[in-house]
Amino acid sequence: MQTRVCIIGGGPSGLLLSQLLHLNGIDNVLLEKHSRAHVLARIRAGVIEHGFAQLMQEAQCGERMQREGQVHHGFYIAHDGRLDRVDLHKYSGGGSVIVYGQTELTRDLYEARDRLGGVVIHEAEDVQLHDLTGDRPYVTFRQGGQAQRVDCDFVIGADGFHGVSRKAIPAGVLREYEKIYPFGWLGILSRTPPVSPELIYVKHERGFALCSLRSPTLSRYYIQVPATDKVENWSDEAFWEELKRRLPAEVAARLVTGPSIEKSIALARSYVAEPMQYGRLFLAGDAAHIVPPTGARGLNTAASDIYYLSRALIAYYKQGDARGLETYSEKALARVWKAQRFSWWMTRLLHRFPEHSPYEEKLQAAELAYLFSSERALASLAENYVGLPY
Ligand code: RFL
Ligand code: PHB
Repeated sequence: MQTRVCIIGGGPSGLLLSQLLHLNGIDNVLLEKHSRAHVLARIRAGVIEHGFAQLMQEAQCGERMQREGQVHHGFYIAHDGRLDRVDLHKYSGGGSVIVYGQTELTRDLYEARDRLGGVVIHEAEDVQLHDLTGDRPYVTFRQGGQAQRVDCDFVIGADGFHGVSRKAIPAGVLREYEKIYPFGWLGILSRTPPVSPELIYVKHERGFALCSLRSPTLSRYYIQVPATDKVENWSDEAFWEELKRRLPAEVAARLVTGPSIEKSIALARSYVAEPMQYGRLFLAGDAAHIVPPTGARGLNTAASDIYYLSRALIAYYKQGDARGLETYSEKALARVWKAQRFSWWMTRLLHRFPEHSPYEEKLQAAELAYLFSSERALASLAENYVGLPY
């Protein structure tokens, strides 16, 4: 097979790039390890920045998000017996976020690829990258036992944190920065009315909790659990009991519980790989960096990578201008590190850290007290939460 751009990974990053390139007449092939049903069964992000929503419009797949996504102008933080609201609209100068599930967004992207007749190869096994520092890189894989090869100009590694692309960069070139937290988030999706029309982030002595939602009839809740915990240890009843103990009494009293549709644990980790380019390989999204979910930055940062990368590839093919590709890693990383800082800050603000001394617990309480006493501190939180400019 011959193409211009071979994209590895059919998550939001890979699909969005594939669609944007196709719309600009740039031939590409996308290789995904799993089936479409498997990819669409994953429940992940729920909070979308407007910059990302605009990119979805540009990619001709933002129509349903615009129709069904809910615009949120604020969220709550429960702490120390109080329920304080962060007014995103007021403190970010008119900003907001859109609550729309990653599952739905991925479905929209797949449907858009189908409409244009994009080449998306599912269940591509044993994907391997070759000759990345030469002029004609290629990718090999197996499909239904058959060996296949894609010759291309560029390879895009959009295959998530556990993918193969990043591992193709030699150890002497790749620099890795990492922080592993001693906890994860146990999440439940349930067909119940959300307890609050706006998200509630909860700091509690038993651990962090989050009340989120997907629609007026679909709720998403999380509780902090030790990194060593297993989802099998948690019945639905045990989850709801623990969630209620962490919520403010008036919120717990109106919580509607029900059977879980999905239940999983996501470990909290901060990670960045530098550089995001190696020869003709470009990394994007979770393949290059991940954050703990607290600040809702992961998917949004993947989208900003795709913004820079799509523009760079379009300028290269349309104007023969390679500058965007040459500066991609530097540009993307500048925004990536700001998202890292914000996610780390919000994670540290709201979770229980088993290793913390009473002194550090006091500092955490003081940080929250300061936040809600300072319009400037709230403005900094709001500006980051709605998304920094591209
Ligand atoms: P993905 O979504 O992991 O997709 C990568 C795809 O690559 C495939 N793949 C391979 N394909 C071919 N060959 C291989 N060898 C391959 N290895 C892997 C995989 O099957 C997969 O389909 O990465 P992408 O596209 O970069 O997207 C990143 C986002 O998924 C991620 O950042 C977010 O989900 C993070 N995240 C959140 N981000 C937000 O911006 N806002 C949120 O509210 C938010 N909430 C969350 C989150 C992540 C969570 N979990 C489970 C980690 C909440 C949770 C619980
Ligand atoms: C979600 O709804 O899944 C969600 C919302 C906000 C976050 C993380 C996850 O910070």
